[in-house]
Amino acid sequence: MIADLFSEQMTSQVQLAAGAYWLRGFALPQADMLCDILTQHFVDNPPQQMMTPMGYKMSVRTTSFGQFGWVGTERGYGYTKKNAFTKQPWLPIPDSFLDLAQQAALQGGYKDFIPDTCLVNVYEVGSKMGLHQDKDEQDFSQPIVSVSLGIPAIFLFGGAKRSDKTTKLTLTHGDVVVWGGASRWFYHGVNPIKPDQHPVLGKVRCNLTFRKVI
Ligand code: MD3
Ligand code: FE
Repeated sequence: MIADLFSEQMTSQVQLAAGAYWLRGFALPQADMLCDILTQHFVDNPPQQMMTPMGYKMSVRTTSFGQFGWVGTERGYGYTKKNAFTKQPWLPIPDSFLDLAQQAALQGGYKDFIPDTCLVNVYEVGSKMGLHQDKDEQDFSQPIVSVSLGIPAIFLFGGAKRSDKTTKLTLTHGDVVVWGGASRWFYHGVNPIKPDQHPVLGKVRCNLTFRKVI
């Protein structure tokens, strides 16, 4: 059966830091489905450029699924139950997304990960995310699962201090990273996205982050 040979996808697992695992290609079998659902979601919940507390518009566009959605305003960052732009509650995280997040978490040794939000970041060419920590969630014993789709990004991750040296990582379509344990506190960011083309998503990178807010 030649078809079976071609359906094999490249995957590997690399430990990046204490509690952090890079699962290359882990989401490839589900990638087309993920892109499909995302594209549908963007129709009614269009990704928005959130604000920083300093009053700047972020270059990344953001939308969410789940009981909570992440928002950035001049008054600070946090989670809300409704989409402030549509005044509607966020839609539930699709079961297929939850399954993927849970399987990835398990691969990193985190049992019973049940996220209550899926943040979707949409990067166009030039979009970036400065070095930051994720501190808007309550329980730091819960990991964060991130799924990359579309064109590649150079991802930076450092340590628990802003001044710690950073390591560069190229995240591509289908890559999953599980961030738990000590790495949950690590500073991280995304370099400006370089022009590229993906057969399904076009000139765009989408990143899903699954988290437990409460
Ligand atoms: C490392 N997003 O939305 S996901 C974010 O590619 C964010 O869109 C990036 O950082 C993106 O906050 C990176 C990978 C990630 C997420 C959370 C982390 C890495 C992390 C928390 C701790 C350490
Ligand atoms: Fe982050």
